[in-house]
Amino acid sequence: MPPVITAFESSPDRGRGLARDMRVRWALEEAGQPYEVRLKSFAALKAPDHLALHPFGQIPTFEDGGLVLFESGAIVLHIGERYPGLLPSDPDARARAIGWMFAALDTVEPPIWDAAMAGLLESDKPWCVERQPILEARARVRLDQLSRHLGDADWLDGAFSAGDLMMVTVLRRASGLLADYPKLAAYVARAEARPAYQRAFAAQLVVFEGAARDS
Ligand code: GTB
Repeated sequence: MPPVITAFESSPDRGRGLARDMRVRWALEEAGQPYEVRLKSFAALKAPDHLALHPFGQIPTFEDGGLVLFESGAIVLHIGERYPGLLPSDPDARARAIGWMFAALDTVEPPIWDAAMAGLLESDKPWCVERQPILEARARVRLDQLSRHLGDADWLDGAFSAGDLMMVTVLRRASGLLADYPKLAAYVARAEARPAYQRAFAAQLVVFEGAARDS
């Protein structure tokens, strides 16, 4: 039985591959592993059968035999540890790649996420005019630093790794800012050109298009 992951049956990102199942799909594609997808409505995420897999009632989850995982970072790390293709075999390089996964999730994603969510959910609020530039400036601090670190390299630390996979999925949410960071824009484009990324993106797009047709 291939692993089963969960994803939105109709993603609010309208097929742009911004929901966090995209990371898991991409990691499985990089690892050359087949997988199945169980699609969930927002309401179904809060039903007991899903809460038994994910205490916070979210996607993605990952089930493989008796193993159940939630949190996209933990799932991608598990895939990277179980199959070749995402984490270097040299122990020091592997530790650094895992470090970049944490940097993506814990240092770069929060300000990008906060700025994006404020734009989406708070744009009609009176405080938004003052708050949005503050949030955007915080995101730009990280983008500046990351761009300087990347420089002219293709990937964050030698060969492509799960650290790049995670970072690129985070940066895709900041696409409105990336025009000011050509090195980061090129980094994202390089990652998006990978065949594994393309397969993962196409798979999630088919789901959204099917849902749009049925609605
Ligand atoms: N830290 C967790 C992880 O990395 O796995 C976060 C998981 C998470 O946020 N899941 C979201 C979810 O299930 C979907 S990805 N939300 C439903 C709920 O909480 O009830 C977040 C997301 C949502 C929408 C868009 N979008 O429209 O662009 C992008 C990303």
